[in-house]
Amino acid sequence: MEVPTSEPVSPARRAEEVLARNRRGDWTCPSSELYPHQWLWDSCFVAMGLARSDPARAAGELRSLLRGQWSNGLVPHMVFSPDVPDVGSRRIWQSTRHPEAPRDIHTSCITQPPLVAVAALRVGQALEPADRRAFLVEVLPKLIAYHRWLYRERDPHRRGLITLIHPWECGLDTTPPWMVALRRLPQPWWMRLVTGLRLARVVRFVRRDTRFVPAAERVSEDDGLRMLVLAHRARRSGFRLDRLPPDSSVQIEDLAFNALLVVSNRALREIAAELGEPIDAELGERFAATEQAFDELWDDRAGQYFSRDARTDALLTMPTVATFLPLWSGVTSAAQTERLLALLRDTVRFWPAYPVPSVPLDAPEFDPTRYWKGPTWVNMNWAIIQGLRAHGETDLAEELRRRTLDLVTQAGPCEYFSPLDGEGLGAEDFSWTAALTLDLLADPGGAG
Ligand code: 9WN
Repeated sequence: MEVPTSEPVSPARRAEEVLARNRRGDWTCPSSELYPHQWLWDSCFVAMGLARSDPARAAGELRSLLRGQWSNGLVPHMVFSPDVPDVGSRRIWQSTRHPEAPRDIHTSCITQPPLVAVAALRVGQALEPADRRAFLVEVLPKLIAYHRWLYRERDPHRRGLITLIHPWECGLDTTPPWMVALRRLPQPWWMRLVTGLRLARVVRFVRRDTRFVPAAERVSEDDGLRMLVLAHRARRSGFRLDRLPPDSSVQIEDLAFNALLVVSNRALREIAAELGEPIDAELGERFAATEQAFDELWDDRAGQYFSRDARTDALLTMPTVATFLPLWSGVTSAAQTERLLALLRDTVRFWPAYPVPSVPLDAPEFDPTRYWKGPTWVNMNWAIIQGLRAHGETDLAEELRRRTLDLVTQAGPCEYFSPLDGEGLGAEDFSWTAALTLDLLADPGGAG
């Protein structure tokens, strides 16, 4: 018989409950109300957290993500749940019109930070040897097909960097550089009318997210509408970079995406080497070119990395948390590393009471509660911790790990948090926060 207790629920227990509640058979949705489908990088974070306690479920999470893979290699950023009648979202994509898309399931037609190989490597390490080999043999060709798709379709001119065509692909959806690029696009007449007459607020009544979360914590109506307009325009071009009209599209060599791609390329090499099927020279050259291209994203005056406009070659010089991700990619020189570490420790910019804010405190766009405009996100902290450990910065990594866990212990496994007072924001029971909490709890020394 269970003895009633007044002990507060431990963060590990709470995290496990969230992952049980958000489970949908083989896969896990990010949040039952707000995000009822499967998302690419969410599932990768979930799998990495689950690998600590339930590697079989973690492997199932990645297998089910890959059931959405297209025959051309694309791993879509969303796989729609057949049980959720979310007609509005599916209409944007209409994936089944594409001959390469799966027939039996609806997906989006764009991708998201390509962490699948990183997650597959970690899940493989947690499985028993026989299961591990079977799992890796199954996923390796799919991962290679995905990375080939990225280079073939999104780096056609061999610049070394992958170009994204929609902010939903970068994962940090409303991050300032993307929103500024979006605002420069010519808008359809109705959008100009809506913005001019300040009618965008009306949209709030038909939005799904603000039914669950206060509007002040979400994307603004104007930015939200622009993102929808962009998705509809991209649909007209079949979501193909080579068919996008240059004047009414956004094409960005995104910093966070490419930094995580470098980590994933490395993981893919490791998996392939373990199975005795090394990556071929052609793909290997593409991997090397991405690492080399990072210097083109470095702004020495600012001492930071930025995303780049693929059409004009201009750096989008709005500072964000993404600047720290190349630390994990291992592409920074000693001098760049020093400058990034100093920036991270700077208390007026990136190190408030609850670091690391998604936009620095002194930036004009900083808003402590609004989605990707300032709040602290556990997945960003987790990635920065990996980078700090890779550079032997174990004290700073430990400090950030401790502060991140404090945040989750105090506010619960929320989607994001105020970097100023630690208030929990967005969805309350958010899967990647829960999963990465389990990973951080299980891994105090960075041995994993
Ligand atoms: C659009 C699911 C996803 C995350 C993204 C986050 C948010 C979706 C949305 O939620 O994006 O893809 O509806 O705003 O920005 O990183 O994967 O958690």
